[in-house]
Amino acid sequence: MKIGIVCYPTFGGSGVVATELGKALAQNGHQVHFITYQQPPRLDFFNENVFYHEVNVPSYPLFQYAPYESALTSEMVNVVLNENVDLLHVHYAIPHASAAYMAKMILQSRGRTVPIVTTLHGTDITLVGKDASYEPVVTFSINQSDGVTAVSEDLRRDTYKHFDIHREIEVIPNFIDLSRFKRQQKEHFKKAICPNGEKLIVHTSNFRRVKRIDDAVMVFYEIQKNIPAKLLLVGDGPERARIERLVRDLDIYDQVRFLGKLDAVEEVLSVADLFLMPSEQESFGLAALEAMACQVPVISSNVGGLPELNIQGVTGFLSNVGDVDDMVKNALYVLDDANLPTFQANALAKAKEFELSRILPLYEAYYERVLAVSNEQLSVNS
Ligand code: GMT
Repeated sequence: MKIGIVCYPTFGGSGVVATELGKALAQNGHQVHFITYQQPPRLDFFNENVFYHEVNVPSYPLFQYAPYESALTSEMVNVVLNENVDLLHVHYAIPHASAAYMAKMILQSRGRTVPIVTTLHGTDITLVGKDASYEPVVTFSINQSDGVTAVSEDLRRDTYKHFDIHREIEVIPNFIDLSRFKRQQKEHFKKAICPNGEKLIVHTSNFRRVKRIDDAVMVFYEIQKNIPAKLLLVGDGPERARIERLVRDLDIYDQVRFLGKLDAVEEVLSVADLFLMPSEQESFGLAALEAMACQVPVISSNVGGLPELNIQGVTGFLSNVGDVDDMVKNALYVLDDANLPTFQANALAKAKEFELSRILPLYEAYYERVLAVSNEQLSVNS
């Protein structure tokens, strides 16, 4: 099959899911055409089945906001026509699903049919999408997609709750490549960061408000009052400066390291003892799955799709959003040497349920179904 994948070229979240999915599809013999405004970070290799098409958005003095959606639409039309793409799979509804609908209409006017699959990732529904500025477009483009998937049961429920959707949404959870995300021997690294056997706590995110990184810092602040510990913060984003100030104000700067955007996050996770995800909202929590695959238990908030991944008292613990005290209590319990090995083993066992080899066939089967329905409609109409 020839598949066009549209996504954000980001370090985490939907961009990573889309890139890893495309890579796996290519390895399975499909031809994959990525359409993005920048080369995705994890697309830095050669594979004969992988193609990259950059969306070029020409500027003009009249444009206060460059019309990215129009440029993306045109690129989708061109790629489908030039590369003979069978199906377009867009990740994150805004503005990819509406651009895809427009591309489909343009292609139809030129006698070419291409079905669209939209994958909802989270904030496109729970945070940004339901805002009145976007809601009508998001509702319309979800209803008009030929296939719609959500990355968790909770996100599917939220989509029906917040939008007037009258179509099926398939849940296909995010996945993990266990050959890459596994606990590696990185003892020298651990020794360098924790020379006195401190426990190592890790948080990774895009440093947006929704991640509540202050809570992660406050949880760590309380942990280190009880046991020797260090905190690694991986990622970058708008909250970085504020969080750095908080760490200085708490006078724990020596115990906290900001590592920035890291590609080889599995190396850091390999030496971690605990992962913190105190988010306000999290439709799935891919970063937590990456940690679990590296045998790192998770202390998270009890929101969105997190209870589908982090199992209370098994792979870690979940607390109400902002309940730092409960998170600290649970963290200290997990970090106790008598408990840690069990949580580590459970985290890996749960992560295995999301192994790439289990989830990839779900996408392939879904594409087949969407294509079959599209072809059927075509033969009825002709
Ligand atoms: O919030 C982010 O981390 C970015 C965002 C994205 O789309 O890039 O993440 C969302 O999609 C991820 C991949 O499906 C999920 O693992 C995240 O839980 C989800 N983020 C939120 O719901 C806040």
